Amino acid sequence: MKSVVITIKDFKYTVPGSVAPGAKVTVKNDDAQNHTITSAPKGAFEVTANGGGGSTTFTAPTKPGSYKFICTFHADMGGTLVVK
Ligand SMILES: [Cu+2]
Repeated sequence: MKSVVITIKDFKYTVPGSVAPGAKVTVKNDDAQNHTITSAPKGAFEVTANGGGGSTTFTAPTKPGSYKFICTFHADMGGTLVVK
């Protein structure tokens, strides 16, 4: 299964156009601050990527769809993960 990467820099998410159902998603945080990727509504996925180049992974949902997500630390951060 192809791995995909979400990069966080300058409080912005760079997200692949889409990911396969159940894909392993790597989150790389190039900011100094910690950020999360938290599905909104909660429950589909949630990870924290530590600042200073930290990375983590999560498993994309197996059900196709558009999943909005936020950073729980920074209210103005958000993005969408498209699973198809
Ligand atoms: Cu954040």
